[in-house]
Amino acid sequence: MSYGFPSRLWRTLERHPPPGVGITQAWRSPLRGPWLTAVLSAVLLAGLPLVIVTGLLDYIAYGPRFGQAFPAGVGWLHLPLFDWPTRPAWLFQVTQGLHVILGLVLIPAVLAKLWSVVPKLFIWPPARSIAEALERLSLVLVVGGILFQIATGVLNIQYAYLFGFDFYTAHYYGAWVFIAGLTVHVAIKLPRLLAGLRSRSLGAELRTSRAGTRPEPPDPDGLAATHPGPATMSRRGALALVAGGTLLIAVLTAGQVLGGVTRRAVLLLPRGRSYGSGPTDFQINRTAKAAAVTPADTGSGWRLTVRGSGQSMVLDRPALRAMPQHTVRLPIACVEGWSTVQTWTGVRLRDLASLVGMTSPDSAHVQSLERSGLFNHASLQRNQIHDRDSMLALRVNGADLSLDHGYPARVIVPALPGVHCTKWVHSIEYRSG
Ligand SMILES: Nc1nc2c(c(=O)[nH]1)N[C@H]1C(S)=C(S)[C@@H](COP(=O)(O)O)O[C@H]1N2
Ligand SMILES: [Mo]
Repeated sequence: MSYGFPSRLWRTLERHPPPGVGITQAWRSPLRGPWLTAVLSAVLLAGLPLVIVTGLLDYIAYGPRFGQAFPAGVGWLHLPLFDWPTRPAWLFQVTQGLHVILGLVLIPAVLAKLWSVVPKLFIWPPARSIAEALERLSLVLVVGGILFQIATGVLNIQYAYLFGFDFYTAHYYGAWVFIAGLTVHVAIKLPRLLAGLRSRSLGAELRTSRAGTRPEPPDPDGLAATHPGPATMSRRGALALVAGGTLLIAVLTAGQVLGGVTRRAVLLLPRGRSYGSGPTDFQINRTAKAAAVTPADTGSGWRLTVRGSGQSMVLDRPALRAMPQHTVRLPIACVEGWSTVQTWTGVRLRDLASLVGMTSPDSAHVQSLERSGLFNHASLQRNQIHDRDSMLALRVNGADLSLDHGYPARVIVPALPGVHCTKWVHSIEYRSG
């Protein structure tokens, strides 16, 4: 049984192409064909699932249980939730770093893959049968989805919180549209991907120069041009171009994770800046000035309020400094991709809890003295309070915190997303249950 559309409809469509469709005749590169498309697809098939999984993990790391992952309510699209662990301490550094860096370095492969199939996106009539119509619909989701995710992701890391909540919402739903499209697309195309890979030898292509480059033979999918022109570069050259683009992006971004001198090469992000020399020279996302936090708020009049089990306690900085101090090297990792490992000193969060008689709190609500802003408060889970390295930091690298890094006190917890490492802490409320 055939699910083909009525042939009369087909012929009518064929006779009335929309303007511009003829342009595909001008795309005559002999490089296009099942093999090149399959190679680029294989690269994406290896990399994209990792970008997807780390992206979804980042959502969980934000703590959806407290309504602090964005978007907060996602209905039936919610993920299997588990409490984000505090170990290994570099966990979030790795998941968000992989998500952002891998997402960026795959862009040249995405663009090359789109180039390799671009004439197919314009074929007319668009579908011969219901199956073909579904396949093309999934293409809209994959192509639209990936371009949307790239655009929103890149803009977010460039302009920080320009989007406010909307970036997260758009990027989250965009991800599901893309995942749906990709799943259907891979299910349909996997056999052709494998056949395409087998159709030529990678080794032989890498030894073939431009002069020896011949068109791929005509294929049923119509990837190869019907009237191919002469080669302007070899397949090896095309692959080298993609690999070079990937490498360039890697060099321009990896410094945001590696730190040290490599930070100077971080051109793609407004994150490679220097903050003077000394113990507090590391990335600042939101300065005290931007947060409208003044030295008057944080001077000798500053107090920390700790609440729990109906009690409350008010401490000044000398009182906190008189408590047992803990020092540890821990990363701050921002969801935008950058991270930095520093040596923090402060009071353990569980010691502060015992001050108000809470020996086993289940959650803590931290409030900053910053009045507005999206990230002036955060909730911490049980394991994030009880970890031996979780602290209210007072010092970094042997010096008092600078005002921009959250003086007089900030939260530092292993594997906690940077966004919840609240600066200029004003109060902590411990809760059970
Ligand atoms: N009060 C307050 N704390 C905050 C923020 C903020 O905007 N306000 N930004 C958070 C974010 S998004 C990150 S990544 C870290 C960055 O810390 P740093 O500026 O010391 O590097 O601080 C977090 N703490
Ligand atoms: Mo952040």
